[in-house]
Amino acid sequence: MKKIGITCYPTVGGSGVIATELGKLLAEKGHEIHFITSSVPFRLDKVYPKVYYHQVEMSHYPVFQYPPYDLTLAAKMAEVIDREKLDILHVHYAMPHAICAILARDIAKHPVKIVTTLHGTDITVLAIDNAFTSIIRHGIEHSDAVTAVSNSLVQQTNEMLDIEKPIEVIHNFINEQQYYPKKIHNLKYQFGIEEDTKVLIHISNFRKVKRVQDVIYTFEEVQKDVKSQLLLIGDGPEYGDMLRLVDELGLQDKVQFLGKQNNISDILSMADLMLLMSEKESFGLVLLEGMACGVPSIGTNIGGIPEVLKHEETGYIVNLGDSYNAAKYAIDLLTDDEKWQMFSDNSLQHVRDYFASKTIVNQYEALYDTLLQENN
Ligand code: GMT
Repeated sequence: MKKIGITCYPTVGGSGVIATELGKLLAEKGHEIHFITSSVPFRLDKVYPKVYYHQVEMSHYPVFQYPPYDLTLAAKMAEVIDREKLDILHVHYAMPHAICAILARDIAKHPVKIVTTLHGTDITVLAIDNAFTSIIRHGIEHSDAVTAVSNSLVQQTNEMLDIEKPIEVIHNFINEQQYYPKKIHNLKYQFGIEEDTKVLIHISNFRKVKRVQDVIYTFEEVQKDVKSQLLLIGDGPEYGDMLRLVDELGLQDKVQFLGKQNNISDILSMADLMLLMSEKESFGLVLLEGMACGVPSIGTNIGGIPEVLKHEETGYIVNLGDSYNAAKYAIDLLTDDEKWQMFSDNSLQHVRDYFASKTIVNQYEALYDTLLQENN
């Protein structure tokens, strides 16, 4: 049994989901898990044995024009390392968590190993900002071990930061207890969707990198040939522009904006096809969630997407911005029941073969073991 601290962004987002699900599964295997975060991670939705939560409480001292969250987090990490005698502190998302963890390790008296997992924009957006490059490089080089969620992200990290540190790829996984093909009676009806209407779905934080407009342009073509609706799940900076685009294209009756949703796996049970047309995507956890529910997908040839989605097996890969081909593939799949079923079955199998939680959690455990053996 090990004592493992975990820090992540606790609000909605794939890195927080992975960190929390990992903590829950490690606790099920007998480890003691200590979340050190600014609020309770949203997937920590009930009491779990062997899972503890330590809140990072911000000080509002009037001298601080900018309350120092990073230092408060580092101090809290150091306190928890010493009090709980943590063996491992596993931080998700380099900025600022890796740097805070290193500072905490320096402050704490109890020896601890730092594992940093890179998730995507901590490298592909933040590390190319000159203000952050050297501090992110420092965080990576001084972690005891670094993992990334795809081969593509390792390659980008090496290219952008020119670092020597080996980075291990440990792919993301899904919680099989939550994501599986469900049959929910009357759900389509409740959303005003007729039974014979095909449902396309896109789930994201509506940031520019997600190119939600390409999803809408793809759907515009699809609905001309296939009786269909588009469900847009999530919220973010592009939301207003996307509402306007749907109005301009006259698609209001066929596109539903559902905003942020918690029960994604329920909504996925209505979906026939997922679209992810991003220009940056280190992994694309939503694709995996869709696949685990038997939903084929179309994604761009970007970042880690081709490591998750298998072209012509579980869906299709198109070039960035290629709504024309995305629509062609979508129409082809949605009008061929036999092919759709094959892609759906392939998706389920692909998740079981490569992204099973058991396999991935074992990989993290093996990494912790190696680090702790180095001590002896
Ligand atoms: O970087 C972000 O956009 C947020 C981040 C997150 O915290 O959810 O997403 C990244 O990490 C996910 C979990 O590993 C990946 O599935 C996403 O592909 C990745 N996002 C990007 O690379 C844009």
